[in-house]
Amino acid sequence: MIHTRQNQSTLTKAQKRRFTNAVLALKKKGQYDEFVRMHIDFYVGDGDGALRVAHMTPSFFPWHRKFLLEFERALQKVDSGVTVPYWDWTVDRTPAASLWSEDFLGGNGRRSDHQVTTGPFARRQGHWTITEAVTDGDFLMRDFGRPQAPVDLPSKDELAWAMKEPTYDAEPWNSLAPHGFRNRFEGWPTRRGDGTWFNHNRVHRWVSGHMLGAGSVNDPVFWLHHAFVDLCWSRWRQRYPKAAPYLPVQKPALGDAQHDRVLVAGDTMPPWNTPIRDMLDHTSLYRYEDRP
Ligand SMILES: [Cu+2]
Repeated sequence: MIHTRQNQSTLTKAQKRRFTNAVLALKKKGQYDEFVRMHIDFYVGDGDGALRVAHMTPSFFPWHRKFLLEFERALQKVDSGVTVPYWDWTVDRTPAASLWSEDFLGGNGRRSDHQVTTGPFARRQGHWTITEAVTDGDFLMRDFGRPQAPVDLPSKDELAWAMKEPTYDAEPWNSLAPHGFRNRFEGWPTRRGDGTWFNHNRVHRWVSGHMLGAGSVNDPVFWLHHAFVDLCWSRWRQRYPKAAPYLPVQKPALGDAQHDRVLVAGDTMPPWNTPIRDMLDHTSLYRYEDRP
């Protein structure tokens, strides 16, 4: 059945509770941490000299689409009425947003150790022990806006700057691609310094704490952030129906540094064996209630 993903700001109290309860149930079964592990295992960067399927690569969007879908299916086995909500960070952009309230994802980390102390994922509730990518402690950490090196959430203008790119991706198909929707949206820095992270990456930096690195899935807001990433990709495709939905069309030539390091549409994405082509259109799987 085709299910619908909603804007998190429109969820009822009961819907929020069902979502967080299903997330907690997966955590209890150990399944949640398998998703954390998977994201860590596929965190391959430009410098690693290996195939990149999830980040710094054209398949950033389809890989995360499949990843969210698998997670959503796991949630639905717990509660068939649950879907992954999306967080439009161009609208709900302060620590006071209802997203961060006690009855949903809980709020910012405390100053001393960035430990989240409110909501269902607070350590004192006893249901959310970090077991993968453990750094300072086994508790969830956030540090909104990183006061010591301040960063804002991406603005509407910044998102529009990525959305107006009519080409899906560009050579050299990594974090240095000078134009193309994928890299402008994924948002790698073009210079050193925090002011130069964009859109998707900038959100990870704003939430900070666990959201900063490969273990970002430890923070359940990861899913709401990436659902909006997925929605923006869907909007981009509607906006440019004549554009190639995925690039590169051909594998970079033998001798090209990117040969064997990026995937084309007919390739399958590990670990699922799902062809990228199958993830380019989500409308037979789920829809978005696309209102701000
Ligand atoms: Cu991300």
